[in-house]
Amino acid sequence: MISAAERLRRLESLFLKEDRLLIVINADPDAMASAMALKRLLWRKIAGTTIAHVNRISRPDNLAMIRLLRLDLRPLKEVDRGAFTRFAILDSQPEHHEAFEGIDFHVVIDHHPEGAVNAAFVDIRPQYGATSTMMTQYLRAARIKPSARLATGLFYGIKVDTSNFERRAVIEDVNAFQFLFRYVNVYMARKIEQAEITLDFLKFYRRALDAVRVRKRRIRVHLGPVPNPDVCVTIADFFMKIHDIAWVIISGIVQGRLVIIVRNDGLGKHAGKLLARAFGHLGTAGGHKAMARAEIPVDNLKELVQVKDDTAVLRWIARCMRG
Ligand SMILES: [Mn+2]
Repeated sequence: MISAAERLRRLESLFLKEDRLLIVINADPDAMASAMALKRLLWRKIAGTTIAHVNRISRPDNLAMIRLLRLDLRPLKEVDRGAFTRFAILDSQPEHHEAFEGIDFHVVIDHHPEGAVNAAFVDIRPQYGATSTMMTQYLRAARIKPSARLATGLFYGIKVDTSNFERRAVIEDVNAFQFLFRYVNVYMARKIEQAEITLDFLKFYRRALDAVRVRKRRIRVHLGPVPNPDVCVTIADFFMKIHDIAWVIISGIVQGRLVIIVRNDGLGKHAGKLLARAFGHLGTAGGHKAMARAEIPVDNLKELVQVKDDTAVLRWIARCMRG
């Protein structure tokens, strides 16, 4: 097995003082924190590092992370690739996103299952819970004491990707987490973690609270037009906090699709199977036992329900789910 020090040596050997590095990510907490760490590792060793993202960033915790950790991210589309001599991809692999195509990556560091990767430096460890864990090991090998912001980012990256250690994690994740904890700003970490909604969500909460009816420990609300599916997701999660609610079904219309979000306590019927059976023939539908989603193009509903009539939609969904 190759040591952390040896990995670091091999990674550093790829860079010259005049190199300009472009780090490309599909931005989420783990990817953003990993990019911060690589930038820090190469700080003062190369001429400069820019971090570019390929996705639209809208999740409130991601936005809070960018603001509080003072991350400087650019959309990849707006970056002049000709200005860079080295390219790295973190927490992803070149085949994972079409926007990565056509870039000749020198560095690939990731924890997803290994695909066909061709680069001068490849470090893929699928058993790891987070790329942030791998990057923490690089920092430690380089004897870098992380700043509070960097430590907080990596700490949150590990928390998110392991679902607070409820999911796929190895002892290395636990060790990195424990190491980072010494340097974390707990107030910053808490604020990032708390950030679940944006201000414009509040009117949908009001709409949901006005419409809510509880029947047989179930809550069903159709929100009508909403800006994105996350609105339905956060409202569904919110109602699941009520101690004796067993099922929550929240739907909304998002850009020509009827989105149905289901949450339950995991003690009864399988939500994913139920949705697949009820709506699979009309669009995409499925998920896990306690969380599931269906998305149906409104065009497919023309003969079935009047989508502008919120009450009719609500009744139609309930009827389909009864089977
Ligand atoms: Mn990750």
